[in-house]
Amino acid sequence: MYSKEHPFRRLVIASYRLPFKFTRTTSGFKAVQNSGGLVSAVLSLSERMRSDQEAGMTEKIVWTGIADNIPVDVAPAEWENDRFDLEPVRLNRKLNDQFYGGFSNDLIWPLFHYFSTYCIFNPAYFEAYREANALFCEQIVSRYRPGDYIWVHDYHLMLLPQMIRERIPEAPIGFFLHIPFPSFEVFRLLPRIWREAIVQGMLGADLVGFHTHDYTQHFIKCVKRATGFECHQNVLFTADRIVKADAFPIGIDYHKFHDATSLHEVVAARAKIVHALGGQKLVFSVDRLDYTKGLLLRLQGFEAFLEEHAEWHTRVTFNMVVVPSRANIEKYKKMKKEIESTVGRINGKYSTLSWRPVIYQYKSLPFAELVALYNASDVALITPLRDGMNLVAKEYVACQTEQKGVLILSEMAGAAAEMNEALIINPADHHEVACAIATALEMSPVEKEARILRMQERLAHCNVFTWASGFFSQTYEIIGRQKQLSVRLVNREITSRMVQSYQAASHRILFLDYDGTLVSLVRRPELATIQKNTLDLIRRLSADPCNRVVIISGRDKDFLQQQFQDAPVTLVAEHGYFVKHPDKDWIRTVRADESWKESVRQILAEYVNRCAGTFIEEKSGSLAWHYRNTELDFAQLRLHELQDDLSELIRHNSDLEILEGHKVVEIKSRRYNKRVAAATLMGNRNFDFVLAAGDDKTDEFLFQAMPAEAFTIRVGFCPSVARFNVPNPAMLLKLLRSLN
Ligand code: GDG
Repeated sequence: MYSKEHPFRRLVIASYRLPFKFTRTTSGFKAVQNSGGLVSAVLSLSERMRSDQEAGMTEKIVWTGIADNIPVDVAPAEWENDRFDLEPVRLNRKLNDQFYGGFSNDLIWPLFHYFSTYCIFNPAYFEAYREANALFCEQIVSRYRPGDYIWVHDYHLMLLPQMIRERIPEAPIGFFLHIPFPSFEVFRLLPRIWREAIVQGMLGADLVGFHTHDYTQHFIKCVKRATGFECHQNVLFTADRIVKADAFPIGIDYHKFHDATSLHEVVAARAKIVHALGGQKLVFSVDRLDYTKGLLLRLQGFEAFLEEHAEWHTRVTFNMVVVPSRANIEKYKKMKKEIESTVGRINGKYSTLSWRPVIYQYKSLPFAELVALYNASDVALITPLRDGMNLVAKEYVACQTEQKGVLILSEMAGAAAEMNEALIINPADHHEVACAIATALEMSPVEKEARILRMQERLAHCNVFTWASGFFSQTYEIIGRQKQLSVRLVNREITSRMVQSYQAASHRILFLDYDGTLVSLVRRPELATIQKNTLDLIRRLSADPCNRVVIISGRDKDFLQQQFQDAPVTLVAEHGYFVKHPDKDWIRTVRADESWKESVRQILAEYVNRCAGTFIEEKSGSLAWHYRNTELDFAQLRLHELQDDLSELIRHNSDLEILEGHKVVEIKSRRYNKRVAAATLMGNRNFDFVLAAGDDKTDEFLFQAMPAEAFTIRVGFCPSVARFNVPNPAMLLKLLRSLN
């Protein structure tokens, strides 16, 4: 295990690609490290894990992914190394094209980076995506051992956590998204079934991580909109578990980059660069060829700088390195051509016999050369249009050992949220980019040093190890909370205890809430009528002379009477305002002044207008504002305003209270509630079996009235004073059926 707080014995990683490319050599296969951000991070992490004497992590990291260039007939044993057990996933060409090239890179990549016009929506792609995720799942499940921690990475595998969860419910699973998670307005472009599958797929993990707070909030909002699940302090309450979503900004292996600047080959490479510059300043950038990286806009920004700052002509060079990526895709080929012609145009316009303003290189750099360039550059010009994080920005700062460089960073990169000391620019604003370059070149050494040092301090502290280690410990923290909640989840053992207690009793009382407890919530309250088999069950329970069944609800009396017409049950309507015993008339329990209703009705009517989809329910003793059919965040905003408006009224009428239920707020007299009603019905009679079930905040009053030994059950997976939880009404009905 990696540390005492992370109780896993083996780390199992799943990402689209294995961290190596394989090339055939005379002696077998040579494994060459890929250039992606994730690979850099995990390789550094694995080195640290192995060298950490305290860690006690003896097992190799298992990595599941696609092995590029490896013939199918080559056995994994031939390419295994001492750091990883590589588990290749084999996809046939067509499947891979549709899953990787199609759904992942022609839909999710552009969409999540806000390039929605580049998206291709093809149902066959989605099927391939599902199929490929299922193949990853097979691979992981077949090798799973208790004690493994499964860490799923990125947008190619968003369905995988849930697929694994279905097969191994107890597995610790983390999911990390390396690219932005877009706002709901963009996410909703996905067909409903796809977006629900994606959200549910990610929620199969225990912990879902993103680079920034904004991406996390976008995800939470999409979950709420796609599923209706609630979220409190980044913890999502799904149908049967809690899942945490949070920001884990990825860091770098700071010392690997910082210390590399003194390596012999780096010093040599740097000397060459400095010599070639001949006293000119160097502006540098390196990224994969991709439309998200803002390569053309960067060139245009540099061109604007040349245009606006002639004093810098011949004194500065921009070295733009573009690393080949997805080079066989038409869009990328076209982009490459455009970049090349723009470079040509700028150089054509400004070059002199002895000066070329832009040096463009289309290639991957060896590590030493990359570090040397980071170290020698006066300015790093990093201008993505969208970027999950951007590690290059962090690596550049880490390599600034003399603190004489300036980072210019797009506000659209996740890294901008952490690197305030950079010159933050909008990449589409050429003039702003031009000004930033000039500012950077003219910045005083003192200021440069101060800015770089502050960022270095942060990067040294929040590095790739603290990132991974924070992720692991948060996963186990949420798993701990799940366990606390799950001991409350009604299981076979609790059911049999309940059944025994029921059978041994002769004087029983059962309190059952209605909406969300006996029937599921629906869009309009009048449509939530009772199912025949549920009514039969209630009839059977209430026909037993040892039983007293109480339906206790916020509903009005006519609706309840209609639902339970000939069942010998006690009905409690409007939270206790009315009570009706079997074969008796309704009794009104309180006499309160209701002159307040007119002014409250007016206020609520205003909120119905201001929040489309909400509606007022008028009852004898109360008024309720329902917001179940509207966008939750918006309704909650309005709810706060409404509470402010009502609080004024309540200050002048101490008899009134605001009662919050499930997507409803009710204004009523505080003289009655479910606790008072239940306590009155229990009186001082000695019931030897007491059960109370309910699903929302108003039922917490009911639970409070119950004796300690009562079987109190909250329907839904959320914290409650009840002793037990069941996930949904169907499970409660199943439990009630098992009683008789
Ligand atoms: C994804 C997200 C997020 C690049 N060129 C060379 C080279 N690199 C290395 C860099 C850096 C990595 O590749 C690039 O990382 P980025 O973060 O910039 O971008 P993506 O690959 O798109 O990564 C991104 C990241 O995941 C991590 O979560 O930050 O937003 O898109 O480490 O050093 N390395 C060498 N030669 C090169 O020419 N040796």
